[in-house]
Amino acid sequence: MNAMSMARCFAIGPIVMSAEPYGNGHINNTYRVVTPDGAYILQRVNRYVFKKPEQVMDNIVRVTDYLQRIIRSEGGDPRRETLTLVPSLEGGTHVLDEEGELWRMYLCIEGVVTRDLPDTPELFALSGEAFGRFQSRLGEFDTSLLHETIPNFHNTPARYRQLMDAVAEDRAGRLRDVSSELAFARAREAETRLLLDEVDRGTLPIRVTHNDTKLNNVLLDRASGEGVCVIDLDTVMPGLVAYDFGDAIRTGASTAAEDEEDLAKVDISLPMFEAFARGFLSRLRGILTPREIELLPMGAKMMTLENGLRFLADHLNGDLYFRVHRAGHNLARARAQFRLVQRMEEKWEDMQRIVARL
Ligand code: ADP
Ligand code: GN1
Ligand code: MG
Repeated sequence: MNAMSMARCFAIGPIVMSAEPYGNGHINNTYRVVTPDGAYILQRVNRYVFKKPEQVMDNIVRVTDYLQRIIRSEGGDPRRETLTLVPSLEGGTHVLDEEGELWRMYLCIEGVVTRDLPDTPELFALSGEAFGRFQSRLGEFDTSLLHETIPNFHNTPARYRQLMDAVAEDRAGRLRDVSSELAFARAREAETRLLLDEVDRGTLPIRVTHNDTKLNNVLLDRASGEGVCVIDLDTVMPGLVAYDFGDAIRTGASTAAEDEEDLAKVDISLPMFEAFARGFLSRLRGILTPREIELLPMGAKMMTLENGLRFLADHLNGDLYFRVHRAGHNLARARAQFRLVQRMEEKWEDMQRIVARL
């Protein structure tokens, strides 16, 4: 069904003026819907990615209800500082169309912008505070209430095996283009287990985490740059703080876009890294364990490596998972991620020293 007709299935009044594609997400189909009374965000949830979209909705209801309560108790604005679902005309949390696709609607938060790369370290520190605040607000949330919306989402060894499966199948006949990327991945296989080994040993705690903290998943106040609202809650589930720290660093402390083809431009910015870490940790003092803090740089490296493995596997599978905008797009993304991993390895001591100092 088209977005205009779908918008009319939600409780937003009878007049829908427009429904236009919106944002830079790689997964869902997002539209901004305008009515005489205000704007809304309409999304078709990606069913290839989320095999049980009803469970995604279940999680989102629980997490947003919980966050709204906390935000209200802090004297904040619950309709601006977290997502608010708009009910369907029947009073449900979503609508299924005739193809069985799941659609949902949120209030559109106004006066905000998103960034794929941050403007300055000072502004990136504000995003760090927003993700740190998100983590601390969910600190007491009961993890057993959440479905695992994508099994093994940040299981890096499993991501490595998925890449090896894609290599064995070579479904799209692209294997011959990727030999140096595969060598890069193979050389780091043992490292993929580092964080999960710590979980097994009981040295890293499992918490409720966001798991998709790329910079454009936080809405920033247009005037002040403050992180207003962490969005894209589809993957909120049990995880490691290192994942949330790491994915934000992967996206926001890189000197180049996620899909930059000129690899000479790809580097890790230590001032950006430091600024984000400062903002993030300022909200989590007394909450994170010393080992969790010590392993934050490893989170950054692991998330960057993992995204590289995932982009490369999707390239070999014929671009089934991530939305692509040109031929070879996932390969370009994988190459940029691997270059960023390499730069992190070169600046490893500096990254560790920065976190230790904070
Ligand atoms: P995806 O899973 O595809 O990344 P997102 O939920 O992140 O989808 O939404 C895509 C983009 O839409 C976001 O990056 C943001 O710019 C915009 N967006 C999403 N939800 C809202 C909202 N409630 N208010 C304003 N903008 C939003
Ligand atoms: C996807 O949904 P979006 O575009 O914010 C992906 C993340 C990747 C990211 C890479 C559910 O994030 O895991 O890190 O692309 N989300 C899902 O840009 O797979
Ligand atoms: Mg997103």
